[in-house]
Amino acid sequence: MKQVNDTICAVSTPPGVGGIAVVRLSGSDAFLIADTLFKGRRQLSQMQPYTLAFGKVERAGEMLDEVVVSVFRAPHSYTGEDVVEISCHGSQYVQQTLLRWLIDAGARLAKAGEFTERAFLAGKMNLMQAEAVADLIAAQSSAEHRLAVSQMRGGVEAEIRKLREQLLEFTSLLELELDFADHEELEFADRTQLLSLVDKIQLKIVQLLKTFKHGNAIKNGISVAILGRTNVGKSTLLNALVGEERAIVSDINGTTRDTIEQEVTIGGVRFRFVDTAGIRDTADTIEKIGIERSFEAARKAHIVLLLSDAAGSTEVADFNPAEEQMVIHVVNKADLLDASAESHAAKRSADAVYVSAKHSDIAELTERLERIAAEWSAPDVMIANIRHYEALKVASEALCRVREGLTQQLSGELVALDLHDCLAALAEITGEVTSDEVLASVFSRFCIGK
Ligand SMILES: Nc1nc2c(ncn2[C@@H]2O[C@H](COP(=O)(O)OP(=O)(O)OP(=O)(O)O)[C@@H](O)[C@H]2O)c(=O)[nH]1
Ligand SMILES: [Mg+2]
Repeated sequence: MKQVNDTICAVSTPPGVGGIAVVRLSGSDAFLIADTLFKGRRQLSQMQPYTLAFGKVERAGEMLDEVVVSVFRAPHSYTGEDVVEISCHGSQYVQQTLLRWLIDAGARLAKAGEFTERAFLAGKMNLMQAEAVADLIAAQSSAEHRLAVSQMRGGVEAEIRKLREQLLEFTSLLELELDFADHEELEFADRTQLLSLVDKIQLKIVQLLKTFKHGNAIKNGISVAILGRTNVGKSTLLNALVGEERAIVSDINGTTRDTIEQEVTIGGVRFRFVDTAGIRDTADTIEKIGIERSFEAARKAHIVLLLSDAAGSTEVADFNPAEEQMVIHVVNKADLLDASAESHAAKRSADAVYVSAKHSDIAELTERLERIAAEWSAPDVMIANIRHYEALKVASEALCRVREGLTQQLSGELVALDLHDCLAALAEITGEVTSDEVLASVFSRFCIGK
């Protein structure tokens, strides 16, 4: 494990001008360093923890700002170290100068996520909880927020820890047998029981793996490509969905040349809609490139809205969805359908959604998307992070080998090896066992100052 002892500092509020900015300092010299600049009624090192002090930041007679400082004493702080948070006025100049003065006084500029990394190393939180902090900061919708909060509370972590503990017990029994290798007849670990435990755990892991598709879509936003022939009203639909004139609309075929992306929150879930160039045969080189991009956007999307025009041809663009993709047939320009209820009903295709984008009459579609949002974000325990997913896959593969070994009555030694692979993969998720590379990749995703 890494040794941490220097004192780090960073601006924790977003870059730019604001009413107030917070500069944070953490480490064994946090009070000492801050005291060289802070002039208040008493020294920060003399203050009671969890109290505030008002004072000035001064250096060599130069007054920089009036500030409020909060003091947290180790180990009862976010990082587990002595922490000082200086709330100054949100001028870029003040923030940068304060930071420079702190560095001159012996602090070091923090790396991205370094405060949280220290919290993890001090045992304040496990790795999944640390990742949840980054997810919470990035959350843009209520579903993303709920996912982050649930991970912060340790929902998935508890599941994984439970699986790991059960396996650990068996592994130690197997290893005990190895200590008595001279007595081949000795079997502490009941093979039938182990087999049924392996199956039980595998089932649980497979269930968790299955939640990843939707969990990850919720975390990053559900991508929805709007695909169809030219002039069916794709750009009009995008505009209706986002509630503003985002894309150019015209009655000229081939108006949209490039993909246009816009995010909208529906049913508490972030959707990323992509308007695309209409599909048609064309000799125009630029338009051809645009159409290729349309298909690419559709291939990458979780959901494809295949748009057709109620008034014109019902022909939809020629697109073969991947197995895991959801395709919704949307018929636009429903306002042009014959108004008489009878023929309307006759013309309606059962599985299609009818909208009139031009008149913002898209309730059928938004209701369908709301249902998807509710369904995809429903499970209490979901895997949303690719790192967790990859590690769970490794655990699952190792368990397959354990199962094979048991059914082929391989020696306890070989089975124990695969069990260890599985245990290591599970421990990597929660961060019980971890490498510097894993930590670096987890914390580099954070912003500086957290
Ligand atoms: N009557 C009616 N017209 C519509 C509706 N939606 C779009 N239109 C019209 O259809 C024409 C084409 O609309 P666009 O949104 O530009 O169509 P598009 O599919 O983006 O076309 P390309 O970008 O060329 O592929 C415009 O004249 C729109 O006003 C609708 O619901 N009802
Ligand atoms: Mg268009």
